[in-house]
Amino acid sequence: MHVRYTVFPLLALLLILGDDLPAQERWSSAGPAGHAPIGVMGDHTHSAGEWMFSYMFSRESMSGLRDGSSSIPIDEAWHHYRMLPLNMEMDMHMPHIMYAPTDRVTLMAMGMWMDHRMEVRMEDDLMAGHGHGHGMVHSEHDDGHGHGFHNMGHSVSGWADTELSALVTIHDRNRQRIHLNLGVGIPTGTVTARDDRLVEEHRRLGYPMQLGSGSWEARPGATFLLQTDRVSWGGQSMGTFRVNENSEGWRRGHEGMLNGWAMLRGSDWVSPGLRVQARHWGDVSGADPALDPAITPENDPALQGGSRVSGWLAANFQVPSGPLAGHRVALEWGGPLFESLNGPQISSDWTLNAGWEYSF
Ligand SMILES: [Cu+2]
Repeated sequence: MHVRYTVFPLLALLLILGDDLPAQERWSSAGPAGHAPIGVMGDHTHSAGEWMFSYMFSRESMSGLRDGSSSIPIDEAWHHYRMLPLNMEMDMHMPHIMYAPTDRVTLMAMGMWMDHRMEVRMEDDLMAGHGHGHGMVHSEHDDGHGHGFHNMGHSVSGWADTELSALVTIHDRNRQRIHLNLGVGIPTGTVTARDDRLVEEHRRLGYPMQLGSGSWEARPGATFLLQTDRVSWGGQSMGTFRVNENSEGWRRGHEGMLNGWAMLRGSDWVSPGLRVQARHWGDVSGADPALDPAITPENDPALQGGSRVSGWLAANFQVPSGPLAGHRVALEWGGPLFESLNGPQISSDWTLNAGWEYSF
């Protein structure tokens, strides 16, 4: 864990030192440093007539509970709840298409297929068929109040929300470029996922397990790019605003995200880089009447928001020539440097992003 705190500043210092800035050229997306680390969306534009197809796999691993910036032991939180998350894995498969009708405008469509897996500690009484002699539940423990509990896994998979966006370049000179990210989120993901093994009145799964927001979303943003001989720098701010309350009577909180990155130039096949991301997301407003907040913090609209600053190590690869020219492969790994959650809420450990891109 502590390796992060020394590696990131050292690499950042290295990038800053060997740098100078000759002007009078245009910013270029060519080469492996021409794209941001793979986890940044809408970082680059294309020239007129160009297409790009890409696929990204992402896995986020989470465990432990946090309230504010401090972690809380599960046995302490267990005094207040009947079900608590122990760990969670979120996998995402994201196909993504870009097309530029003109040099100024690039259009983008992204789909997301997600798989959420969560392990919870749960009171035996929440299990359907409990007490009817079905033998489904074998208590491993007793919480001291006469309630047995055990561990159980939930999983939900399917398409999450879809994004359509337009990237519009508004400034492009002296190797600096600014484009606007004008995106719309389409509510294609479910907000009614459930687990039928639970007792009937508690089958609906909590807010973090639902794949979608159920709301139309405005996703405005702006991206700033700057290139020197040694480094491609980038910064992006992005918001997600949920426009309407969804069919179940709630709305995810608004989100703001800032990204800053640096990719080392100089090689025509590989570029190592760094990224820092800050993200803040609000609580749920309204509430799903099928979710009882007394059972688990996952069901509580007021315990969904938080802030996180994460650091990332990235590497972009490109095939410069030959029959595979135009193919890129990229990897990125990161985790929280700082995290504050409206908790008890499950805490993030690390995220791995891996992707393939092909443009022609
Ligand atoms: Cu692209």
